[in-house]
Amino acid sequence: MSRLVCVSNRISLPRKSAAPGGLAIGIQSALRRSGGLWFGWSGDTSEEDAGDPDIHIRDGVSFATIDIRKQDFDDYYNGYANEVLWPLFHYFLKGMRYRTEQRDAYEDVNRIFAQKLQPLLQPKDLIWVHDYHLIPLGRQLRELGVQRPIGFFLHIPFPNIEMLRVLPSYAELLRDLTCYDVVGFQTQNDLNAFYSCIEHLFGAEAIRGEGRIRVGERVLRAAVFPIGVDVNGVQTEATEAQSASVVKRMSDSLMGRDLMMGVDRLDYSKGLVERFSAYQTFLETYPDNVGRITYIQIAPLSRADVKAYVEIRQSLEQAAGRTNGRFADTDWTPIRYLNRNFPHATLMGFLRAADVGLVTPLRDGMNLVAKEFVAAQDATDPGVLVLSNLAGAARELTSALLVNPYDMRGVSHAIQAALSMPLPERRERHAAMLQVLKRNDIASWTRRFVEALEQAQSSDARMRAVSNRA
Ligand code: ADQ
Repeated sequence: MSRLVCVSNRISLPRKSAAPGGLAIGIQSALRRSGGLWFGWSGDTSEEDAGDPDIHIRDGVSFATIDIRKQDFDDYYNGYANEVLWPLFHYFLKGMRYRTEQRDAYEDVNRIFAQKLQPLLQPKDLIWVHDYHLIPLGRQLRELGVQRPIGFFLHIPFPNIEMLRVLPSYAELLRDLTCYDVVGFQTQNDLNAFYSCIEHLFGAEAIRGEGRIRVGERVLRAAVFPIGVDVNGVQTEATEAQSASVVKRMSDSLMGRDLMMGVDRLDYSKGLVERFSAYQTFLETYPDNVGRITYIQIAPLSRADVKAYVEIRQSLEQAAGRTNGRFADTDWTPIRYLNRNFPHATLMGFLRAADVGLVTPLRDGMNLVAKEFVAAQDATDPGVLVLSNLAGAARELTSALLVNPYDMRGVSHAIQAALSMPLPERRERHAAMLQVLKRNDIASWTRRFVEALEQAQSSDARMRAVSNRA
């Protein structure tokens, strides 16, 4: 049996105090099955070059971590990954800040990852690289002589060629992606965008049937692997959290009012400023709801070292202040905006208590909160999901109320429709979405990707077959 090796920028180290999120649970259980290895950044920066990885073994899984030099980290992570690739891939050109030094640091940190990982690899490993921080890693492992199947999964959207081409080093980025054996995307839109880029750089003849792409002598497979959630795990967390005092106190404080919940990382792609405006439009358009609904938005600051994230926090505080200043009463606050973290189980309890889940990103690879909201509901009396059409999750959760997050009026109508939806329709929509979630949960997502990597083991034979046909 092959051993699975996962590589990601951040890894979820097993700690007694912190329960891992759904993605970490999915990856850890896949790693446990094969006595696998998870390699990544330790979460610490240092003044010196990275030493040998620190290795911890828990439940048969090895966790190997390295520190990154402070300056490299600033340029690679805050800089290239989060000020160039993140905005570009989310179609926010305005947020992009390209500097060559950042590109160099990105290459350097990826090389360090490859150099530190390569000695830990074994002859039967399958290697699975995660996300936009590590696109060059596959090529760099190949340069160090690694022959085993290597796959890459992109958690965020992939842009069309007209957007990608804005990046000065877009051709290198695309070539790097073709060094993998399997390249996975969240949705068909992302895969189509990837094809548009491949066609631009290598010609239409590079795209063969069944997701195969041929570049020179190499054949890789590109496919859609929509990420799912741990449906049973979320249901258990959400049910148990009902008796937790923090969830009870929140529910009691509503004094019987309807609850609308939003849970996001504080990020401009999540559309929070637009969401707050839509809520204000809703209160203006449907004044009967004034005093009768509470909107709780949880959004702790992420990537605090990137300027755009500090700015968005200020904009949101101002927007919440404006709405509250205008509509609040002595015993009612329309928006409760919480800039802090809660444990995952508590969040699931909050989502279960909500009548409406408001998930309106301006662009999102998948958006697991939308899926968690559905999984957390009481199936006999479920809340309604209002979901952005521009989230990957909208491709699967077609029974949600789908909205354009820029359309204040459309979102406000959807909130009203959600609040007044009769129980049979709520149940029907919820059941349809739950079925989708169960069919494609986090375990089947990891299984499908690992199977694709296993198939790539025979890629030598396939390559020969394609060469013979050509
Ligand atoms: P994120 O942009 O972080 O992930 P999302 O998918 O919504 O976004 O959330 C991932 C996880 O973080 C979920 O389990 C969620 O509960 C948790 N989370 C979100 N907000 C939180 C908060 N305020 N406090 C605590 N936990 C919170 C990236 C991509 C997404 C893609 C995921 C997984 O941007 O498009 O869905 O990876 O592939």
